[in-house]
Amino acid sequence: MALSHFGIALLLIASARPLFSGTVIPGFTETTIVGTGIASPTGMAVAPDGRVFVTQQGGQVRVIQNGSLLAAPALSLTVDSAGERGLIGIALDPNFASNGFAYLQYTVPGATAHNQVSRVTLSGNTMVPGSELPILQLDPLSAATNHNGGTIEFGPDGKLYVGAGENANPANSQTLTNLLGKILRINPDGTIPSDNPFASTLGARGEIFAYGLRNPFQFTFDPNTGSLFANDVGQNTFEEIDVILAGNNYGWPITEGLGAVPGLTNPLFFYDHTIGPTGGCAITGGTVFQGDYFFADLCSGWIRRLALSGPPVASPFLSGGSSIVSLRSAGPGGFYYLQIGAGADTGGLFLITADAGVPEASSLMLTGLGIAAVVMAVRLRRARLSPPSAAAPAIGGRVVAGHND
Ligand SMILES: [Ca+2]
Repeated sequence: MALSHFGIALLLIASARPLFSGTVIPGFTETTIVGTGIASPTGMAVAPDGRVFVTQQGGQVRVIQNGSLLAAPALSLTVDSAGERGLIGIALDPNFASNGFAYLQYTVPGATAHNQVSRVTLSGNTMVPGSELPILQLDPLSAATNHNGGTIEFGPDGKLYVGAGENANPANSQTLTNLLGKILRINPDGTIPSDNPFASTLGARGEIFAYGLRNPFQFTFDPNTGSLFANDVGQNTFEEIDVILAGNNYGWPITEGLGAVPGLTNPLFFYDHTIGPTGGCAITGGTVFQGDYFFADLCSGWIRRLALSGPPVASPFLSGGSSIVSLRSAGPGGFYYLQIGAGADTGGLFLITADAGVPEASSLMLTGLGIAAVVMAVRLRRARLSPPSAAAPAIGGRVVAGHND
């Protein structure tokens, strides 16, 4: 059964959408998977069986299974969640279905607070007690609690990539002696791959894959080409989408947006700080869908579509989101977006699908629970629910002072 056969059901549940879900352009459908109830989400990973694991800044991993947010978190870590610190990234092992390994990036509290990447083992929807294995310690953080990076993600090469912000110290981005302001590349056990660009450079940290980044909050790999796209949050002027190549210097703080400095790599695309349909305050999530790159801005509530073939032109895709923080592929049929919402515990998860040309459910389900099955599960659950309460949460804005984070 094609996904479009669910169209009527989706219209029926549209009235149950929370106030803050977005409006997508014609030809695509947005389905509310979890309307509210996620506290300060920071990132997510989609399992081969269709489960979505969401990190909460406060240290919990939440599980969305068959379209429902499970009450019990899979795990709860003790983290430093000041400012932009906390549990900030999750990746699932390429062999997750058989080994249950999940990788987490979070801020270890204490006098020498620092970010750490750990491996944990999940059994079903819970962490195996005592299974945490730290694999990477990043440099101690200063008193600054912003520009803290977040994403960790496996590349098609089986290596784990780690986004590290510059801790509000631009000099970190241009030195190879520490891990801040970089994208890192490690083996799943935390060791340094011998083919890393600075693995043999005297005085350089071998984990560094690319540098000159300010706050690569989210990045992703193109499943078709293997290209690595990183969203680098800007300072006062521009938000960047960078194509990350081994050993390249992406310019911060020498350049922001386009520059003409030899040796520095310009972004593929950038946008300015005019809050509105084309500008924003901080680039957050990104994912590849239908061969193009979709990216979100935290303050402007939109997702835009950047053409990856031909000139890199961006076009409108979704508006009206509330502090969208992460985009992740749901396979060839669509993608998820995660938003923080506008108050405590108002985070939600939404699924975007194309109305036409969506693969048959049978092909989507080759690796387990596919998109069509998730939509079906949501439809069945919604059909059992009474109409939503008229009491809606108050509209609130996210205050971003001074510069961006
Ligand atoms: Ca740059």
